[in-house]
Amino acid sequence: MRKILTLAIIHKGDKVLLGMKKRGFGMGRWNGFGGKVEGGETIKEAAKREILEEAGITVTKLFAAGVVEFEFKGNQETLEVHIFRASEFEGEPQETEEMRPQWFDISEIPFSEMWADDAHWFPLFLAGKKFQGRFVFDGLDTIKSKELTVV
Ligand code: 6OG
Repeated sequence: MRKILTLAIIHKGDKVLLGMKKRGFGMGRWNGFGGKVEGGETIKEAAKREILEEAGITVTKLFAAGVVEFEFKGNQETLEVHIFRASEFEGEPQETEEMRPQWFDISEIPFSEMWADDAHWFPLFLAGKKFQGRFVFDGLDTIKSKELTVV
């Protein structure tokens, strides 16, 4: 089974906006904003909706940055995560039930409190590259295998 998810990171100058996930999958980790694509919406529409729901801001322009697949050992499900970048938005980031947003300098991204894959693809993201990858996890913290290419 394959689940299509979105993940959006606001990148403005030398800062990125991340959110501390307060509940659900990835709870206790900093991440971009995103979630499941619902029936009847495009992946980009889902990404915009999730940013509004989780960070309280409206993103005007959203750009595709990469697609990364995740598998967890012993689990049949594949997560296909579509990663987007944005720099322009309306409103002020605010805490929601799901996320607590915070700006980080790109030299101080809290990788030790993020999913382990992020340390691999974030440098490509920050360099404005488009990428594609696949990570297999053993548990929630250990990467068993990885493929990551610039496309
Ligand atoms: P909900 O299921 O709460 O959305 N996500 C991941 N993000 C990173 N950086 N690494 C992973 O490695 C991830 N797996 C899932 C996609 C889950 C959110 O978490 C992201 C979604 O934005 C395993 O609706």
